[in-house]
Amino acid sequence: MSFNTISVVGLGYIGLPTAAMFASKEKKVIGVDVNQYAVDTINAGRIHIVEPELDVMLKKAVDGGFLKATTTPEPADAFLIAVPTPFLPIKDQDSIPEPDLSYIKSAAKAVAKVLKKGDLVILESTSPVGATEQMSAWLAEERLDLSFPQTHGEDSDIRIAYCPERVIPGHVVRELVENDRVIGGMTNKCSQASIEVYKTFVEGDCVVTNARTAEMVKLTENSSRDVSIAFANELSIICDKLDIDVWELINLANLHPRVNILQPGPGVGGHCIAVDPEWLDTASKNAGYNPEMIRIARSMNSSMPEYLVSLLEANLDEVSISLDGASIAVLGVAYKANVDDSRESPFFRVKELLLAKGANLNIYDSWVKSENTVDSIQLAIHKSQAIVIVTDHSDMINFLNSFEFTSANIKVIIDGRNALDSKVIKDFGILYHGIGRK
Ligand code: SAJ
Repeated sequence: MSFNTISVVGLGYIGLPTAAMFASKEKKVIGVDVNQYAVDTINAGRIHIVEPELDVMLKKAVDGGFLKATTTPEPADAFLIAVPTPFLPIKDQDSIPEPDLSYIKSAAKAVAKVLKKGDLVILESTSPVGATEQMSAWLAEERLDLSFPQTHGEDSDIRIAYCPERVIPGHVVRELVENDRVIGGMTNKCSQASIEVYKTFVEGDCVVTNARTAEMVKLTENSSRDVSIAFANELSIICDKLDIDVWELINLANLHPRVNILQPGPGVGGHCIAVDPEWLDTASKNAGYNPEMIRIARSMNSSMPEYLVSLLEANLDEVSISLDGASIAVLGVAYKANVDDSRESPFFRVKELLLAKGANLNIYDSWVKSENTVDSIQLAIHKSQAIVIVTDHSDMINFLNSFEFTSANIKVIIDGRNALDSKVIKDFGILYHGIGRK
């Protein structure tokens, strides 16, 4: 079976670069998204998300006639589904977060209408264990005339696989090609068909396993990072208490051949590391085991916004300023530096806590404008008595590191990202406190 026409369903941070990558290899690509604005923007050769190199790649693909976008699926040989898997609304605070598979379900039901014998359907969305089997069942419900792996094994008309994306925002185009791929076919033929499709552009290894294990691999990768970040965050609090510079400590410890401690910060955001451990936790609880370590790491990272605000309150106290009624510049809304994505960003908890304590906020982010209350970083500084850095976008940090603070009324800076040159800040007579560093 050759896969000449490939359809990517869901044209977000993963789907759009993946579609453009296939098109760059002169595959005929049909991108599908329910968002009409996204579809129109793409068909105009432009991008609706920010990702380095993607704009040029996409324009070339659309101008070359290799990629078109639409809101409804059209026939193709392979379908890659990269739609969101958010949380279901939390019923009450004791209920465990459940994954919302409705986007996968509606994508599957839409694709089912155009499926034909020999087609391949790959799920890429980060999903709880068992989601691929569930998707295949939804497809089979829609197409009683076709057979699927869960009933016909290797003889099925349709091939089904789970192949998790692993790319990091900011380096997606490079990592799509370089990263090894986990191929989780529901049967071996499903895996082989998936390898044929990914080998269109993947130069990394394509490693075969089954769908459930592949789903678990994805959750495991991101949960392991969440646990590692939690250790770094806890270290930063310990170092604060012991008056040790956590950054120097981590750099020294990481000289050990088998030690690789990550970076402490204001908390873990994004649609992945802050979410996937919940799927693992839920799956495990539903299977009768209560995973404590994953839980503790999640709550450690979720507690960092509180810690950041407590540092601000304590330092303001030292300069006889009460947080209640104080004007605070909150710099950074995005969940990390140099991306335009604020999903699950620690910013939202920081904002909530500061408002609850009666502070007046001057919010500025150079990449995500949706929460901004001022038009420039200068205004945020000039209207404030203290600064809290939540996101270390390069442009904002370069500005702060060369800013003449004598012209401002800033008394305290809380550096949630260890991004500023603390010595320079202190020379302006400003009280500086970073995560794990004074
Ligand atoms: N963070 C820290 N300290 C660190 C590293 C990250 O506090 O040392 C914070 C970041 O500021 C951010 C969050 O963690 O708020 C996550 O950022 P990230 O850069 O670690 O990861 P993501 O969410 O951008 O991308 C992750 C990646 N997963 C892994 O590295 C295991 C990426 O490869 C995945 O494809 C992506 O999740 C995904 O889509 O699942």
